[in-house]
Amino acid sequence: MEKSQSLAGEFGVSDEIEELLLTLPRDKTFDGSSIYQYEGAWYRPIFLAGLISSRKHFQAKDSDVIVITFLKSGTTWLKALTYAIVHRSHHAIFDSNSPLLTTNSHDLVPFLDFAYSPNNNNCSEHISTDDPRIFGTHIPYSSLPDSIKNSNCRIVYMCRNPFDQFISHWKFLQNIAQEQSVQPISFEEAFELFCKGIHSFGPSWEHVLGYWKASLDNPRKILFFKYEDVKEDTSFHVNKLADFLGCPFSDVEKSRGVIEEIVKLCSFDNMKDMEVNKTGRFRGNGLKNSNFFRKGKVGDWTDYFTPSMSERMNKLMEEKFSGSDLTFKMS
Ligand code: PAP
Repeated sequence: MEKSQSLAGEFGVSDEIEELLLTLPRDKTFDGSSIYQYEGAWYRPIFLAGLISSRKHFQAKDSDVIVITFLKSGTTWLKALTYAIVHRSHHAIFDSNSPLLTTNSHDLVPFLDFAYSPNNNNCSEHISTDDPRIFGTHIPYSSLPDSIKNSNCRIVYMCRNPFDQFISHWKFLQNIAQEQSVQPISFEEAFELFCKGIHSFGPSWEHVLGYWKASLDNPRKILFFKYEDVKEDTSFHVNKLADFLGCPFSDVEKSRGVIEEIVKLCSFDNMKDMEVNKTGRFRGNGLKNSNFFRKGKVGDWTDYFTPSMSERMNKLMEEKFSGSDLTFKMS
């Protein structure tokens, strides 16, 4: 079979994973590369290898914080906010030496799937051993490592309206394809795949509903955010996240404006302008950090969707989310 490729190019995977891939349904994702269906969700080989490896080797601790998102739903942002909240008293978070100014949040809060992947590109070197440890992942709820589900570690989850999420993913992969001189598939074809649920970690609605239901069943373990809500009132959500993580802001911190400082530090404009995010690369897979900052808007989809696409997507979302009480702000 053709050699497995990852987002950033030629990562090989182990013989065990190669053999597993041969047995799995295969399709392609928006940049034309292969994805495989495993336990109902679609994965690039490198992420599938990471999933299997993290399930074997990752042991969650009660004090861990796991930042989980459906991809392109604000991962980079939520990681930065979580890191800033958790470490606000340990590091000079607001100084010129702040780790958030010199390191992209994906490197500060490593992806579990990369950190525990056999091809980890030395990610594990950057895993903090200080408690609480913070990890990120896009793994669907049903496939999470058992120790995450069974320990008292906490999960903060964020999703995004599927219209903007799809555009963000499509534009991201178009940029990567351009960088790698690969011909991406057309916008229409990508939309078709999206509607069939064939995209990394998809179907997106199953991912979102998995965490939505789990958060309703266990609200002390899973805090469920939507990108649009956090955008609308970031301070409120920063406060809520700190309460959830067991490190609430004191009255003194509130009166000193610490919440607003965190909101400003992690704002789209501020993060996009940081030198590390303009010129640096993500240690996990070598992608340019700048790829993670595009527009950071709610409602950007209106510039791309045709009326028939909007109609189809609306119908699909109505069907998939019906009965769940889950709604999304579209603009
Ligand atoms: P990932 O899942 O690959 O890690 P993720 O960070 O979730 O990516 O998605 C990137 C999106 O978040 C981009 O959205 P856009 O394409 O619609 O613009 C990016 O601009 C947006 N984003 C990144 N940082 C922030 C931030 N600090 N505030 C708000 N949005 C942000």
